[in-house]
Amino acid sequence: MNNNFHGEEIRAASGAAGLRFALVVSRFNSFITDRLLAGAMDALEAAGAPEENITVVHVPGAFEIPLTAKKLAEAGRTDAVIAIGCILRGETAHFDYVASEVARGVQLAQLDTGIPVIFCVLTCDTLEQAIDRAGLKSGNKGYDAGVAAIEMGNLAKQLRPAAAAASRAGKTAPRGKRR
Ligand code: INI
Repeated sequence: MNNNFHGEEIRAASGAAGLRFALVVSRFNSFITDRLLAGAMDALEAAGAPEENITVVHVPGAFEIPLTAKKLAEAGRTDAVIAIGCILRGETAHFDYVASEVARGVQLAQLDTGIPVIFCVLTCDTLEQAIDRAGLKSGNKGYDAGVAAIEMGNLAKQLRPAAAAASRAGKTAPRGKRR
């Protein structure tokens, strides 16, 4: 940021101790999604999220993720949702339909509810590509999703109207007005 900037700059608070998370995990390609889930849990625990603040919900396939993510976000008991799935390209157009609808549905879930829904749905041409992203060559995308959930969960809290107004006035929001 340049030194002449005199406006307001907002960065997310760090740490996960005060945040609640919900993880939606698809069973389809569970060989991959189990590893992504483990990566996400590692990130949350490393940042201090207590286990009692974490809910894990299992769904059959990636197509079922958006509705479940939206219901969890709407329930008002979570600061960030992590959507975990793995869609592998087959011989038909099925991959394209499922992948685009899941991405669109996850985006809609966060826009409709105002709760961040982190997109950790791998869309790969081969199983090898998915394995690389679930803990091998390309790291663990589940861990990255956990880190993103912490940042967005904190940011969403800070940007809630009462919290943002209090921050501008140089004080913290009254407790009762925080969700
Ligand atoms: N679901 C996935 O999560 N990954 C896939 O690769 C996949 N393929 O290839 O078919 C898949 N299909 C199932 C789909 O998500 C739904 O569970 C099913 O259609 C029932 O609604």
